[in-house]
Amino acid sequence: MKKMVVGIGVLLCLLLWFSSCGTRIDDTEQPAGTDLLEEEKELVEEGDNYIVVGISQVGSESDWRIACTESLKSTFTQENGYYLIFEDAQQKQENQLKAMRDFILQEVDYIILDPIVETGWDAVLKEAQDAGIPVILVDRQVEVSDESLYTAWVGSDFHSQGVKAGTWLQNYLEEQGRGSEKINIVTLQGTLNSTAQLGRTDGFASVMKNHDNWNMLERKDGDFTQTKGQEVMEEFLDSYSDIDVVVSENDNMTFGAIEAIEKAGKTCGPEGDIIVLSFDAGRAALEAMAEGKINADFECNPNLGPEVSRIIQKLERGCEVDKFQYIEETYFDPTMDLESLIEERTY
Ligand code: GZL
Repeated sequence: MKKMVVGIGVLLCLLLWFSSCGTRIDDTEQPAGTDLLEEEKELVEEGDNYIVVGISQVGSESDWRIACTESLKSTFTQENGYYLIFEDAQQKQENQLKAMRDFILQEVDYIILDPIVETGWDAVLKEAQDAGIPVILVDRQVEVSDESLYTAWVGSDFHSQGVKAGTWLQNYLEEQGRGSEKINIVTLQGTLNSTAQLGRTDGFASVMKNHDNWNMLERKDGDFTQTKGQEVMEEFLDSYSDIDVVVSENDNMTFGAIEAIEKAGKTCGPEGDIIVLSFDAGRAALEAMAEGKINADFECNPNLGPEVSRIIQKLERGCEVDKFQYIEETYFDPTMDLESLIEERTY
């Protein structure tokens, strides 16, 4: 029934389109640029097989987020058998809750949710479960009383990313002969209580606790945006004259931090005053690394769409799916062939 709703919707659009376009019924005289219309007509005539998917996305706060959205939108297409309803929450949880309730009212077949923060989801997930709509989480996770409230999660191991960053710093300082030196660190945190922030902060801290000579001056929420990242880094530079390392929990905050450091007359990167560690590892960040401004970047792979589609296809065939699916990722630093890496980068 749900799928027919879409078929009727598409049919109505087609009828409206034809009626608004006067005498364009004669297929032999289809004007240029209406091929898609042909495909839509064929889909409707086949009694349509669209799987209706509602996606609630966090926002468009970072390069990573835009790449993640592109991955989802390019996967859930009509050509791939999906009818997509996409809602951008502009980084507000209340917008995500509203979008999910709209999806439930529209009786979508699946809800895909990237939850901006981990808490506050039990009620709406229960409403989706009661409506018989599976929820698949992407990227960030939820903290709920009953894990059966969602079907699966696909994303990164954020704690591992933080551990990789701490371990990289430990090895780098050793190589620089600074293994026993007092090291002052500041952290630009991502959106507080988001899985990415929690994992990266805790992962780095798990390495830091092995180094009595490492001193975390301050951690502060930069909300994963360049503007806030610059603002917070300016505050850090005003408060502390001896910062050795900035741990920035995403590339966009890193770009803001670099602005702030250079505005303060300091330098960053392998030859600079301040070591810069970043997360996401998008193309723009690798270019900044090639310019000598970032010491290391810990990848967070945004290409989640295909894996989510594979889960849905399995569910459509009545197959079991793994609850948690981690996506492969690595890290980059200037010892690598950055030129080739930048060229190959898909985001
Ligand atoms: C991580 C994702 C984070 C990115 C940021 O998976 O949730 O949110 O690291 C984005 O760039 O804003």
